[in-house]
Amino acid sequence: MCPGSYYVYQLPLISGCHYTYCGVPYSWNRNIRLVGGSTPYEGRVEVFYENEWGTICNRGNWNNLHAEAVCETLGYESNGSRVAGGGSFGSHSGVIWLSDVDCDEGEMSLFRCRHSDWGDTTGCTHSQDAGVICRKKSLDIGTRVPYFEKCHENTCYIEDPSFTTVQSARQTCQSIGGDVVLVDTTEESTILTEICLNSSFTPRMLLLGGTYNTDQWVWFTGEPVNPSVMSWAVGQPEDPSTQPYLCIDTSTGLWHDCTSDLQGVLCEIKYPISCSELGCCSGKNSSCKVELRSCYCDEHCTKAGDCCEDYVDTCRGTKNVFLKQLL
Ligand SMILES: [Ca+2]
Ligand SMILES: [Ca+2]
Repeated sequence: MCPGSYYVYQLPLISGCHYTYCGVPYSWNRNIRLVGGSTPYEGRVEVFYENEWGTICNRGNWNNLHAEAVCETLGYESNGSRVAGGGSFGSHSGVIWLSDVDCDEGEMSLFRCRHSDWGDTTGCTHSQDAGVICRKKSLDIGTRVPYFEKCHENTCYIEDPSFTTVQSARQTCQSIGGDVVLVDTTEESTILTEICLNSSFTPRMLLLGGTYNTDQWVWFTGEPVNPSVMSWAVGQPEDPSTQPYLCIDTSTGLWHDCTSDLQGVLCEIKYPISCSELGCCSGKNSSCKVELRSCYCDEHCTKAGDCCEDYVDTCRGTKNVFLKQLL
């Protein structure tokens, strides 16, 4: 069983096996945190924007629906969560990023709620800093599955299977603080292929941020896709006029032209610190989570509690990855 506030997670593998591991409460959106509480499950809500943490002004209709959205975003129990009085978890001295937040019932991400423009919080003071009290999830083996996520230097790639239309894919990625993957360089193209080949997730076709426009592939920014970054699978592209989207096959890491009948989108999020700055090790099973300020370093962790996540492959019965928390 897992120590302290850790949960038991199961992560399915292709073969029908799964990883079981103790994990910190998993939030796929690390651009939000709770500060100043007496447990990790409560505190002043801070959001990360333009490389800076800032608070949310509780002006407007800040009620338990908003607490639920915050707790859900963080991966905590949202049911029964509630708001705390303004400023009750101490004051932040920095920027107040948002105000007049307005969430619908059952919202899974605070970032999908309506709100003021970022920084447009004139009239708010830190005595109105919004706080929430979430509930810890039970320690039972759950079905909550982390999204595919892999980081390289200061960029993390995250699979989000939740979008329903190609049009909403970009919005989905933006709601977690990033955007759909845009491959800038041949190095990034190679990294994406390696990430797919090293992942243990169910093969699927994921949307990249490119579409076919008349006679060329363009990114959502309007920039043409540089042919040197294209990494087509054999026989692809087949027919961009009927398969007008750019996709990556996660089983090979190679590109396809594809239709809108997709299973997910690959988002890209940049963080202001790199793995090398964190001093991560470079062993075979090592990787880095810049957004957690942490590294996976199997040679560094020796016992449960040293590490945030101890993976156990149920087929091989071996612990093979540890997460070393650096903060
Ligand atoms: Ca990129
Ligand atoms: Ca195709």
